Amino acid sequence: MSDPQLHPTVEATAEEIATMEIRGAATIAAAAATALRSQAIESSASTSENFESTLRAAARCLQTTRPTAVSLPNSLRYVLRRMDGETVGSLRASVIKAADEFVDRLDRAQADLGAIGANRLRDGDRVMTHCHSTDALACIEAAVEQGKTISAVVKETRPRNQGHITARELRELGVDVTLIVDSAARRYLGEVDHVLVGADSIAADGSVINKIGTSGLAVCARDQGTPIMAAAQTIKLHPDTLTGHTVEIEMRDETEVIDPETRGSIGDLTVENPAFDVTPPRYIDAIITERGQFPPESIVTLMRELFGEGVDEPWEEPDAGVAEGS
Ligand code: RI2
Repeated sequence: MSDPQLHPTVEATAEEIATMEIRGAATIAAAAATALRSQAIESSASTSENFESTLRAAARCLQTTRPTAVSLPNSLRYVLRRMDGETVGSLRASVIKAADEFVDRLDRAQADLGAIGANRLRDGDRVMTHCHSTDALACIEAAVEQGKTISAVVKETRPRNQGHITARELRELGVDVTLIVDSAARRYLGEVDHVLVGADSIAADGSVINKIGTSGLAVCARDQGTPIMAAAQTIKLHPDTLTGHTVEIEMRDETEVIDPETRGSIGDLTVENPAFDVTPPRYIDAIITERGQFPPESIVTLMRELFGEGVDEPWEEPDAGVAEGS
């Protein structure tokens, strides 16, 4: 049932993130900040307390949609932390300003990251991609803009086939594309100069949490001696992992893997559909951020600089967890 306090845009955005009509960690982050902006503009709250509480409720609605990409809570945190003012009008203005600023920073971060990633690509290089990552594509786009000729082997990336989006966008850049099924990756690894992937979250130990299949690809790439780079804006750094938390891996619906009719015809079986996996730092050569490229083991230094030792959850109500009457 819909929450009468929430603006329809918030609930629609949450639904689109959950169903992956809006997908990709950076795109999800931008959509969430924009939804908070809509909530702020349309809120009918008459008191500042009510306005703040409604914004927190909107953030909770968005935050619970997908658990793995930390860009989502990081985006909500960015906006809510800057919600400030004595009146509804000033609170509204602060949220609009923060959301606009956040989206603008995302765009600039991706462009800066792309320029850094492009430095690793030489004229004539062939790159293997997995899934669809706007951060990874920004590196190829910048290389192409520098006048380098880049070609790509694109994994289709079951079960959602985001590789098709990558193939289309690379073709639009004029990149020569060979599309392969996921299980053909090892056969082609000897022909490529880099494996280039994105990330949904980066842990403090330098592990890369990305689309399922990344870790197997990375192990094969290491075996083959093919360098693997992960393109990830700092919005992908997972602050909770600084204090020992692990990143939850999203399990998605089995119908993405097999249609109900085929499943029924096979008989009794279990179907599992993990959306992401964890690639340990020893299989990654470089993490490319807008702040420079890092060996994975040193990313923790950047995380401490950005987050200190941890972060709060500003979408929780201030008195949440306090028993009534206590
Ligand atoms: P950008 C995607 O997840 C992929 O795992 C991709 O590597 C990652 O988000 C980062 O994407 P999904 O939303 O932020 O398709 O680089 O499950 O666009």
